Amino acid sequence: MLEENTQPAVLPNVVPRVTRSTCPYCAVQCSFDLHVLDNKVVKVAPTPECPVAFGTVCKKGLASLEDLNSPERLRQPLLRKIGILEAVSWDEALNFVASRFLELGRDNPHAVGVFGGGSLTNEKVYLLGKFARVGLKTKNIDYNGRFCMSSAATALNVTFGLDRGLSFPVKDLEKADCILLFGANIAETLPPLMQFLKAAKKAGSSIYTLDPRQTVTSSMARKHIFVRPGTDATLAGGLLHLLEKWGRIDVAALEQANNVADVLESVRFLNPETVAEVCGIALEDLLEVAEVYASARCAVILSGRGAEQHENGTDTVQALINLAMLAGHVGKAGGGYGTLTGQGNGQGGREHGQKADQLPGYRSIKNPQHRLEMARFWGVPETELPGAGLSAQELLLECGKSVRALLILGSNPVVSAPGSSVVLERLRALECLVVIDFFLSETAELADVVFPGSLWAEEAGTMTNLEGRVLLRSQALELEPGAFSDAEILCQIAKRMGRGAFFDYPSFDALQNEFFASTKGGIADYSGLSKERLLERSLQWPVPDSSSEGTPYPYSFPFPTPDGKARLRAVAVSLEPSETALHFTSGRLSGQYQSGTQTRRNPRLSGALEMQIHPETAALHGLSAGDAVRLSSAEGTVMMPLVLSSKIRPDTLFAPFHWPQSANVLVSSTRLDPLSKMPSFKYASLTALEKISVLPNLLEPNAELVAGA
Ligand SMILES: Nc1nc2c(c(=O)[nH]1)N[C@H]1C(S)=C(S)[C@@H](COP(=O)(O)OP(=O)(O)OC[C@H]3O[C@@H](n4cnc5c(=O)[nH]c(N)nc54)[C@H](O)[C@@H]3O)O[C@H]1N2
Ligand SMILES: Nc1nc2c(c(=O)[nH]1)N[C@H]1C(S)=C(S)[C@@H](COP(=O)(O)OP(=O)(O)OC[C@H]3O[C@@H](n4cnc5c(=O)[nH]c(N)nc54)[C@H](O)[C@@H]3O)O[C@H]1N2
Ligand code: SF4
Ligand SMILES: [Mo]
Repeated sequence: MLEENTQPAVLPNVVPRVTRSTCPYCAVQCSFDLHVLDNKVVKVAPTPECPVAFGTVCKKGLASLEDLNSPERLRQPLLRKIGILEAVSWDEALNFVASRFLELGRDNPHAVGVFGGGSLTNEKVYLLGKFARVGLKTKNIDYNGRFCMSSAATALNVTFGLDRGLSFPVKDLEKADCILLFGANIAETLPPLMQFLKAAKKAGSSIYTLDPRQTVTSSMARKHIFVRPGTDATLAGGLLHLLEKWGRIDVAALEQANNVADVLESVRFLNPETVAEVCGIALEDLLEVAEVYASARCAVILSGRGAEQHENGTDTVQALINLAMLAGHVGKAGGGYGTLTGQGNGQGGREHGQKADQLPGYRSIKNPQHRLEMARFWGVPETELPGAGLSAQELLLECGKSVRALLILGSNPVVSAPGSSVVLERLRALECLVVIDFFLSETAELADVVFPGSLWAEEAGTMTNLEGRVLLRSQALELEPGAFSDAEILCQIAKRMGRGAFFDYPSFDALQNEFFASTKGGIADYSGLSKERLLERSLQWPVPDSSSEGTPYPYSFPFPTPDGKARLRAVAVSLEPSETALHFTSGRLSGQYQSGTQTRRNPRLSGALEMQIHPETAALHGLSAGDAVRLSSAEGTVMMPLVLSSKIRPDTLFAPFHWPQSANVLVSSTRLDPLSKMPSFKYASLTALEKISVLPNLLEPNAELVAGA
């Protein structure tokens, strides 16, 4: 998976300027040196000084150069006139948006919504939250992390009073002698982490991958467990049942957690035979994983989106935490439970105020003290701060109803939100859709106004990676004369809406310093950070003052809960055998990223839109490799070519979601986890699978989706 750097050497007689940056893609946040000549990046060079990946990168990182130099890069604002997006001046576009937002939000400020993303720098996340609450005075702001990390974040917050995805630096994974990977395909999604799994394995660690598909990651495993989609909570409960039965519950952990009796009672009826049957795995495998896990000195459970993106996602993560805690591994370097954050700033993006119920520093918008602190900080009356708003999918479903205008920065929900047909219909029903993006994404194509957003190398900022490490990006490229950065676009709109006094930043540093200061006293406290410190080295939060060296290990007893104990919670799991014959699940390919806006345009990256199916299942349905099929769920119908693979459960089909008209046509638009509002991306039951003779052009952007089954 890891790539050699094969980029051409720069001509010897010209010396490029070198700027340290981080990758625009995933949550590893590999450090890069960008070599710049004439305001063009000519080389992306990984550096061994990278504190996370130590100089390794993946093919997406190296290919990111193409984004920067892409001819499809948007350079001028676009405004829809008589149905067509036309290039207009910045003034015209900004004035139009400000006047529409004023008009549509006049009687009800919550009619204007904001949708953010986990690829944005911390400074933009902070500014977007302030823009919504102070600029627009709307409660309706949420972001794509709701689709990504929300179930794990909810369970971590409830249990430990703290949500930092990993409780240790990633290199500590080498210390674990048992690693359980629940629905995480690291080799394709976070490739540099494989070096730590490799080192752990070399040192004798037993690694298990639990996934309905055998993936590249499974090559590292002692055994791959083909778990049935959606049954991870049952499996975790079954493992805890065995630990208790064998007298392997950690005695110290009993003193460090609440509700232990309830939790143990709740798994008492999970007998191993039934659990194995429900999860679709062999009883011996369940017993083996339990035995190896119970005997480990330092064991870690890591979950990815496979286990988390379900209607019971929070319960599933809770079941994994219950297990890790009662086995006595929480608090160990390289042990316990961790969620593998996905987006570049998926961690910082969920801390600083773009969540519907959140204020900067991981404060709660429902907490009177937190409200007061932020109202004072921003210089607005506390009573003017709105309350909690709608969660991401609820916000999208409300578009064209109570939500009349929406500003999107850092997401492409036409492709990535569940229930594509419904989402498309809702976005079309808006009276004003504004998208800030550097490419004309499928969502931008629907907009009334598109602002050309800034590419990562064109702005400075901080990113917080999957281990809570805050990394500095320095600005490598200048914006074109007259253009505004993402942050400036927001400030310009606020100014034109008469709220300029709150958005007057003489420089980027002023915004950055305000952001750091705003987190003081919050759980995610960055107030001890400064650009100068971060130029020296990265630090893991909390960093509460300038003498703090950061906090590599934040989860140790006593936890930041009212009584210092972990708040475990009994989780209800169903032992009903699955009635569905064909399960559908979705995920990622190594060569594509997210909704594909960036990577589908990149000539150096590839990956095919295909439905993975087991040969036996294909044969049962009279299908062969390469056949085009029509698949239906209760939500919709999609057409795709088939790829046969014996590395998937026979009762499961898998497709990537990187294209329009792919996975999300099938995923339910309304089935959300009640606790976190996470959609059921990793589970839909299929109602029809049939061969078709002709495949329509799937890559045609916004070709009409086939609605309803
Ligand atoms: N190449 C690439 N890398 C990426 C991204 C990308 O789009 N492309 N996106 C980034 C982001 S935002 C994220 S969140 C991460 C995601 O990283 P991962 O979580 O590793 O990615 P996924 O492919 O969504 O899901 C992982 C695995 O879950 C399995 N799975 C499906 N259903 C179930 C289930 O019910 N139970 C279990 N146990 N497993 C199941 C799938 O078969 C898949 O192999 O990747 C990040 N890195
Ligand atoms: N079926 C299914 N659906 C899924 C998932 C799944 O596993 N299965 N995974 C879910 C997950 S985990 C995630 S994270 C979401 C992600 O899905 P999206 O929220 O759609 O994320 P991206 O594709 O990264 O979209 C980011 C958009 O913003 C632009 N952009 C990126 N950075 C910036 C920036 O700094 N400034 C500006 N102006 N624009 C920027 C990009 O060009 C792109 O168009 O998808 C979710 N959807
Ligand atoms: S996509 Fe992730 S792993 Fe690949 S280079 Fe970028 S940060 Fe590193
Ligand atoms: Mo994600």
